[in-house]
Amino acid sequence: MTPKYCSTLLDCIRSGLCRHESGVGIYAPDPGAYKTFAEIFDPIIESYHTGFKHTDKHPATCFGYGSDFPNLDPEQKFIVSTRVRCARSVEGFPFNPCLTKRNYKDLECLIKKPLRALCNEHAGSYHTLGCMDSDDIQKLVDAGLLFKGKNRFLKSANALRYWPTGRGIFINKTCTFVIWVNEEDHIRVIALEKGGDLGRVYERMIVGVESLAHSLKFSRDARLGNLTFCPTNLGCTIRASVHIKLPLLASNRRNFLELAKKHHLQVRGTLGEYSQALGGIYDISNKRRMGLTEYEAVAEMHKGISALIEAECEES
Ligand code: ADP
Ligand code: DAR
Ligand code: MG
Repeated sequence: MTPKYCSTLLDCIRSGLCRHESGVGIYAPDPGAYKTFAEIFDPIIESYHTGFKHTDKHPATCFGYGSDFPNLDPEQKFIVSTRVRCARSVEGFPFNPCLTKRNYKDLECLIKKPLRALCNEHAGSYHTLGCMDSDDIQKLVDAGLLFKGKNRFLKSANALRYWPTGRGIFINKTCTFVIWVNEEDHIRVIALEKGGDLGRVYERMIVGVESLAHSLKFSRDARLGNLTFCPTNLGCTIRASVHIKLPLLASNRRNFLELAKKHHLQVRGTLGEYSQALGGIYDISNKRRMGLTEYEAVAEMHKGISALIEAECEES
């Protein structure tokens, strides 16, 4: 039974009221807000996830097999690195604006426990943000492994309260698997590596999230799928991205963005959303996360990135 929280409409739209450059400008302060304020959330969900109608139901979890996805760039001409992430929320807890300081601490303890069981290539160590050296934090942020604190959108959504209490990062020995605790979502499971081997990165993420699923009960809605703080991450919650250089294609920004949109891809800057491309490196990923299984979302990204690389080759 999802506990009732006293979220208000203002709690949902506060960020969009403060940050007019927002894309959607709305977050769910607790899982129940998606039903309480369905009239405002459903049209936004339908628009962002390209046609996931209020009568549609998100499919059951289906990861499939990473081995179905060949290396996107075996000759290493275009792709700098590949990353696949998903989000999970722990059942029984609200989202950031309604979390108490105690909640943050309890969530971190709950999530930390199963991390100790991670083994083989996933084995690593957990670091609570409040006990980390600032230089170490900066090194991990610069490497794209740790979230940047003080995100202006999360701040305006009351998602940075009690910072850094309850926030932390699990990182494996080879820095190819990380878990973020209580950044934007309760849990982000992230696999990444240099190059374009999407299948291997995706498999690494699957093992990680399935390992957590043995110990934790996640917030999931029969219609919306996995529940997350931001409606853009609902459903399968997968964002599969490449850091990629496409100099010829990107030289005509309008055509570049149009081709990306045609393949349901989203273009971000090198340091993630709201950033610019540095050295011509773009973060390009699947945009849709609802109405597709995990496998289908990754397949959509694989097909789209392959098409962009093909178009780049045709330009040369
Ligand atoms: P998310 O939706 O996963 O939170 P963000 O846009 O907030 O993504 O970016 C989070 C971090 O992930 C940023 O530091 C960004 O540079 C990094 N990142 C995204 N895609 C890749 C990639 N393919 N390779 C390396 N780092 C990446
Ligand atoms: N501030 C929100 C974010 C949209 C999607 N990105 C997330 N959830 N990190 C906006 O409307 O821009
Ligand atoms: Mg982010």
